[in-house]
Amino acid sequence: MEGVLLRRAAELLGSARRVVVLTGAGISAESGVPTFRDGLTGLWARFDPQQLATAEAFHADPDLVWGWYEWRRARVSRAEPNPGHLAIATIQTRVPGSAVITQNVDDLHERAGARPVIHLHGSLFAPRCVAAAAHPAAVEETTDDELAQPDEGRRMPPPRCASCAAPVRPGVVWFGEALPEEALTAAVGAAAACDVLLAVGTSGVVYPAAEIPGIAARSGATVVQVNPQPTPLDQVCAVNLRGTAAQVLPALVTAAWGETDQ
Ligand code: BV8
Repeated sequence: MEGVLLRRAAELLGSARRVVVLTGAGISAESGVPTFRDGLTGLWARFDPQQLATAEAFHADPDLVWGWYEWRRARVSRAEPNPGHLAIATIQTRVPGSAVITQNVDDLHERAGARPVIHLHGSLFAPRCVAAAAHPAAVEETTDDELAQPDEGRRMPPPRCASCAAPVRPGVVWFGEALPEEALTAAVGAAAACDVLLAVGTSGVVYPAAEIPGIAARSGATVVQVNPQPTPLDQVCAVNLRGTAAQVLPALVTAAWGETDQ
C-alpha cells in the first residue's frame, strides 16, 4: 500500500467532521463469510446468488432458499468480527455522528461495537411472516444442531408464522424488492451531509446502494475506497486504497489518530 495514499486518506479522515462508511461483503470476507463474488458452494453451487435471493426462488422452493439462509446464519454465528470491523467502530467513536451503512445481512458490525448500523438489505436475524410483516416471527436462538449444519448445507422447511401459519421468510431485501424506506432515506441523507465517505469491500454493482458514493461526491464529500480490486466506484473516488479491509482500515485509523486500543 502506497504510504502517500494512506497518509492522504488519514489526513482526510483525521480532519473530517462527518464520516460515512459504506460496506459490502468484502468487509466480512476476512471473517470467513463468503462474498457474492466467491460463488456459492455445496447444495447451492449450481445457483447464482441473484437468482436465489428472490421472492420467486423462495416461492418456487422454500426449503432450498430457507436452508440457504439458515446455512448463512449458522456461518455468521460461528464467525467473529475482524480488525476491519473493529476499526470502523473506532472511526464512529472518533468522529461522533458518523454513519455506518451496510449492504451486508450479517451482524458483525454490531458485534464489533458499531452503533448505529444502517442495514440497507436487511438482516439474517430478523425473519418475518410472508403474509404480514407485522406478525411476530420469533427467532429461535441458533441451536447447536443448527450451528452444526453440514458444510454443503441442507434443505430446511421454513417455520410457520405463529399468528397465521403462513411461511416465515428471511428478513432480507431480495432482488426486485424495495429497500426499507427508513434505512434508504437515512443513508442518502448521511451521504449528502458527510465530508468523507469510505467505501469498503463493495463491488458497487447493486442499486440503489451503489449510488451512495456518487451522492456523497456530488455533495462535495471526498470518497475513499478500500478494495483489493478495481470497481466501478473508482471513478468517484479521490483515493483508492488497494488492499484488504482488515489490513488497511486499522492502518488508516492509526495514521489518522495514532495508536488506539482498537
Ligand atoms: C430494487 C440481501 C425495485 C439478500 C441483496 C439500476 C441499474 C441496474 C439494475 C438495477 C438498478 N436498480 C435496480 C436494479 C435491480 C437490482 C440490481 O441492482 N441488480 C444488479 C445486480 C444489476 N436491484 C434490486 O433489485 C434492488 N431492489 O431495485 O427494487 C423496486 C423499487 C421500488 C418498489 C419495488 C421494487 C434490491 C437490491 C438488494 C438485493 N439484496 N442482499 C442476501 O444477501 O441474500 S444484494 C447483495 O448483493 C448484497 O447485499 C450486496 O448488495 C450485493 C453484493 O455486492 P457486494 O456486497 O459489493 O459484494 P460482492 O461480492 O459483489 O463484492 C465484494 C467486493 O469486496 C469485491 O469488490 C471484492 O474485490 C472486495 N473484497 C473481497 N475481499 C475483500 C474485499 N474488500 C476488502 N477486503 C477484503 N478482504
